[in-house]
Amino acid sequence: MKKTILLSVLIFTILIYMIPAAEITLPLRFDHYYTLDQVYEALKVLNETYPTLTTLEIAGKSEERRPIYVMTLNNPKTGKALDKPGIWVDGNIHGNEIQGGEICLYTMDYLLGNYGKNKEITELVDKKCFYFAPVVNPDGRYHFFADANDPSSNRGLRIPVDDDRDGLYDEDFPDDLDGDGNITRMRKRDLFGQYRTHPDDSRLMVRVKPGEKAEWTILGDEGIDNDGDGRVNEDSEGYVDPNRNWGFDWAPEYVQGGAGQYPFSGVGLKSLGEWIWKRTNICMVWSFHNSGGMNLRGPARKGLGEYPQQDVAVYDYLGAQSERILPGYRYLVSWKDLYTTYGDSCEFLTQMMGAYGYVGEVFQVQTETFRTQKESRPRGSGEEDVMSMMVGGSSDLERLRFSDNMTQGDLYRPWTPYKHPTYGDIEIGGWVKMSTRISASFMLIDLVHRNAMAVLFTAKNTPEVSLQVSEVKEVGKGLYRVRTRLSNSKAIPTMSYLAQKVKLYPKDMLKVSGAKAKVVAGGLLTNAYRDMVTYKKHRPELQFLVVPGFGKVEHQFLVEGKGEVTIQYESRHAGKLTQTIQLK
Ligand SMILES: [Ca+2]
Ligand SMILES: [Ca+2]
Ligand SMILES: [Ca+2]
Ligand SMILES: [Ca+2]
Ligand SMILES: [Zn+2]
Repeated sequence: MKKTILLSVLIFTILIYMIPAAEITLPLRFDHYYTLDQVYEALKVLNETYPTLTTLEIAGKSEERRPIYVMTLNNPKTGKALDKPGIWVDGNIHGNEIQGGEICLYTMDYLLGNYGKNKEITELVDKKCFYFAPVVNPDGRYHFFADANDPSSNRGLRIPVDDDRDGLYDEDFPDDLDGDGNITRMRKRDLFGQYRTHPDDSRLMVRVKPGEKAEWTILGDEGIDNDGDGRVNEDSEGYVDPNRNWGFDWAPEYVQGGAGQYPFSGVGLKSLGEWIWKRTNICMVWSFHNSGGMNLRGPARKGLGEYPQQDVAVYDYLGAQSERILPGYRYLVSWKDLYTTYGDSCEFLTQMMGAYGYVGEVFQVQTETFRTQKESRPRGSGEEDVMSMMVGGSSDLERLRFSDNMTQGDLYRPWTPYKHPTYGDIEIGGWVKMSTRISASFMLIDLVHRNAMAVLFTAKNTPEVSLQVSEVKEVGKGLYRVRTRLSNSKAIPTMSYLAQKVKLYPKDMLKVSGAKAKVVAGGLLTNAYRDMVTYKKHRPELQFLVVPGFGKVEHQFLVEGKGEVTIQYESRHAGKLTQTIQLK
């Protein structure tokens, strides 16, 4: 008997391996969402198809030992990755916020697929270096797809946390009682409840006003009391929030729920943080979340103080364009317009790496509209504030009609009777997992493309510096005046003003040297026409500087000697440049 079972298991296993895996081919498709395994597969296909331009690395492993992949996109023929401005793009740090994964995949596929075909993209790929981490929280993405969830559940790291402090860890998750793969809601007929049936659609409920007759009590997420403590769904996965556990401005659990025990207590996050730490060229950052339609810049907390005005000007310039690329999205300041956070990833990259960063809160539920031109309300008419741009900004009735007509009912689960061990006769129904914060799949291509274009606009605006020797003039016997000009044709300076203010790392360097030449004086040329120079006292051959966005820096050197003189420029964010001149 046992042998037969073993044999059938063996045959089954062989059969499984004979079935070809659903193949992922390029260009990638964006008419559906990718499971974690499909994201991994897509990364491998991109890497195998473009072996010269891409490097696929495992930056770390999650709590459940799933790899956190980072794909570097760099053309080695035009220079080393670290010698080019670096653009970091990540997604899906919150397990349920999956679209960032698709945005990363789309952007990679778009850059690689258009390389050598589209002039703008070819130039961009040749000049810059991109780092993509499509799924920062692989356990999160895995469980979001594999397990029953609601649109907002399964955000955290898989570090067990005893949320209700009963000595047991993660002992009472919500349960998929009707087995449809979603955690929806439970309701019970109750004349003393707080809800009545919506007059226009019996699937929805509205809150009763004083004096109105109630029909329903909402019992919360689908589930039972798994541990028999009298409470339902009180201790689910985690909860350590992966976007509150980074090593800058972290605050403990009593200040902010989800903080974790100490910064970088998430093992995958720690490895990823270390990986990032070595990519000193990162100057632009996008971290994708859902939802609301916002591009948020820091500071994440008021107490950190506003960024220097010159940085704000850069953010404003890029942010205004992102609003045009993403109609309906708003460029906002995270602590002021949304809420305060401690220890989030974007602030880490801004404050510890000196990058300019945006958090992209993608998808607006309001875009799931179902109305005629006449029924449309003008934008910004009253009720539309920032919090309503988050979940639930659109009327449920309209969304339900959108679901009925645009997805043939896929987004909403009709109420069905269920016998609950605690509550007795109840009904289960409501919005499914792949709704509310996640666009209907037919709208995904528009979302990923527009967000990718917002990334590319900022990528194009990372510093591009050119070095010119504007003058070599003999001013005395064997004494030469050498003037240099470093100019930046893009919006982002070679070092953020925040990084300068806190002296995060050394500024850019300009070095003049020659075997038979000596720099006797050198400094910042403040007015070329009036010959005004701020000379540097010691080691004049070495100048420290920052090239502003859309700006220039000029230097003047007095060089004694003859022969070849080399002028070298070196910047963390703008690469390396060299010019040679002859003194004669
Ligand atoms: Ca517990
Ligand atoms: Ca827990
Ligand atoms: Ca269910
Ligand atoms: Ca319980
Ligand atoms: Zn998020």
